[in-house]
Amino acid sequence: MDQLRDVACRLSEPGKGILASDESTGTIGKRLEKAGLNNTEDIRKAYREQFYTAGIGCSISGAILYKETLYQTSSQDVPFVDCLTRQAVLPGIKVDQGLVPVEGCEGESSTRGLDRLEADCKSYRQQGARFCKWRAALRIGIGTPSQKAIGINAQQLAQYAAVAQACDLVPVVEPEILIDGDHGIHRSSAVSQEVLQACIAQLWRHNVDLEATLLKPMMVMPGADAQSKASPEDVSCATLDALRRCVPPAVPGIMFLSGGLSEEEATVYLNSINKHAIEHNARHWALSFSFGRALQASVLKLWVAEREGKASPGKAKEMASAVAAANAAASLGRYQGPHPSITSGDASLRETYRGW
Ligand code: 5MM
Repeated sequence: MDQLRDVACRLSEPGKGILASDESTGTIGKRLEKAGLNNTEDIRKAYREQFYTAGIGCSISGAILYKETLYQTSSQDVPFVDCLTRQAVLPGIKVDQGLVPVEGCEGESSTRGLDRLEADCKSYRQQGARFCKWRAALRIGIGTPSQKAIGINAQQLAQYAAVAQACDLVPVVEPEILIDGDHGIHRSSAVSQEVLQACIAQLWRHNVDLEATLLKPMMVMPGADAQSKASPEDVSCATLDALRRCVPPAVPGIMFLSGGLSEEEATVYLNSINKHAIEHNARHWALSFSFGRALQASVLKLWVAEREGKASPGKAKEMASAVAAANAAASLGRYQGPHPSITSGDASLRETYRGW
């Protein structure tokens, strides 16, 4: 267990965060196709190579891969796992098998993959993975999330975490609360607290070592269609209140997902959370990122431009490293802007990403 705790500490090292590049083939396909690219294995591999060989080790502590990627090699024939470990980036792996409907709970989901989890974890560990991730998704709406969905998802997350630790992988526990909806920040806060409490209670019940576990929640904020928007200060207060009330300081790192925020919004909110936590002496955990879209959107645009001869070679990698560095600064409350992304201020981004 000491080694697992050490890995969890390394992942939550101050001033670093996690790159979530574990989109399933269907999800990455939607993003590639929107960018005008075919969803082939070669294209997925070439795109992901932009991140794994970008020299991101000073801002990124770990990268979550999809199973296909864990076994791929770069164009220089270096296994991606080695590309990462050479930069001191720990390789991680998505181990859930996606969402399925919950019987009797319309529009709600649980996550599948527990049946083959142990065997998968063992082979991923052998292949070099040091941590893993399981995502549950909960939706705020009329009557949702239901007690049943909260309960099932919390239990699955804890069962997963227990198996992962038994297989020598640090579990990242991701109870995502989707940004979709017109709810206000108070509703989001109440739901977040209920979900976090349920998850922590189940982790206890399943004897999961909290010191060797990372949490990947959504920041507390209004729904994307809410009438009144929240300021970064509102988001940081509500997020820290929820965490302080529900998550023991034994958990070394809270690695937020970006959940459909623009690249700039995600960085600004993360920075505000850290500034607020420092000012109020409330940094009980590392407060960092495990962003997918908010680390990738500009890189994808530039990579497409490179392929079309409209941007010079290497620009996509430069962007990967610059956006990671902006978020690394935000994880210390030291981000100052301007944001390096090329999607900043793009109001259509949220629409584009909704439901991806
Ligand atoms: C919610 O998505 C997770 C975090 O990414 P964002 O920062 O973009 O919200 C992400 O790790 C997600 O779990 C993976 O992309 C896998 O998603 P799918 O839907 O393909 O299983």
